[in-house]
Amino acid sequence: MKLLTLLSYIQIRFLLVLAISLGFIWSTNALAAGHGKKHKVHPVRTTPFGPHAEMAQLATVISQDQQLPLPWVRHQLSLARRVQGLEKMVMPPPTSSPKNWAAYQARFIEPRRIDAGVKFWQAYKDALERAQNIYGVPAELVVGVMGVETFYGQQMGNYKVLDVLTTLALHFPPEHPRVQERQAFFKSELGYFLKMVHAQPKGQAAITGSYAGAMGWPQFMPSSWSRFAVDFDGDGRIDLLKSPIDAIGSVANYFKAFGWQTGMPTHYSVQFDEAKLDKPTLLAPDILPSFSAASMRDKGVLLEGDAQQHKGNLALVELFNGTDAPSYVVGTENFYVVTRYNWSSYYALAVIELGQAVFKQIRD
Ligand SMILES: [Ca+2]
Repeated sequence: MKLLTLLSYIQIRFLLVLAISLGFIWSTNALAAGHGKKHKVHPVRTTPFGPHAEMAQLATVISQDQQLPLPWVRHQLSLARRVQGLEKMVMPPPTSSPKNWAAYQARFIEPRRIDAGVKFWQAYKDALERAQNIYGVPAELVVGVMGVETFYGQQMGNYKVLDVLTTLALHFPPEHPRVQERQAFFKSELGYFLKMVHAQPKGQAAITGSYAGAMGWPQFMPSSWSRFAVDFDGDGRIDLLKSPIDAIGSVANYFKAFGWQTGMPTHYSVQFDEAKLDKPTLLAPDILPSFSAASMRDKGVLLEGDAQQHKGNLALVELFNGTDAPSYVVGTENFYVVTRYNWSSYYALAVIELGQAVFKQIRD
């Protein structure tokens, strides 16, 4: 199964998203993009790295791993500058902050973003349809991703990717609970990034992105770019920054690679039979679909209509609403696939609901 062969990649992606147990942080990009009206682009402050023993080591490792000429890698790293304030930004959120689906929903499924989504859909209708035909991934999902990630290309991040990846590779905050994994991840991403730069015409080292190095309309990390990005406008090169069409094909290809099943819904609404409800068992596997429809019913989950005949496993997804009662949906294997883009059920549902809201406008 593709999903299984991609497990190590999934873990890497998981590291990227960091922090979250389900959903507190969006992908880096969505976090930056998510503030709607309040979005402000802060000037990025950098300082020189100065003499740095570890940088020389890093250059050697990257040169070997990515098969790049060592003097060239050294030169690229010598151009990098240390980004101030990044250490704080990559720390996990305080556990005292309650997750709040209602707040995320209000932030992402709102009129301005929906309007921008409608314009995006109209502008790239052909590419969206072509992606749907080739990869089996519905246009509304691709449209949802692009809206949550970058507000349809409006907020792609203003950090130099070379600077942020080098900073996080060399100065990841030691107090982070998973500092070793995370630092290794950013070293690896820096390697992928330099590989990409090396293969591109000059000037690519100036690429900007999120504070964690995610790039372009779909906010792909360099390793995702390398593995899943496609040239979908047929100009012979992959450009996720300037070609929304390449971005559309790449997002659809990403979901297909992670096991998207054409025609399967992402989730169902749910009610409970309180007398039979076995929530601890249902919530134990988290968002990993682990129960058949019949097994769910036995544990007190009341599904409606088609959901009762759903083939394949399901997961009970719990979304906290701050101090209010949580929301619940039943996620399918396709819901799980959406969370491969960002390990968060909150993220997945926001993407899905934004896509649906845009689709509703297009249809009506
Ligand atoms: Ca292209």
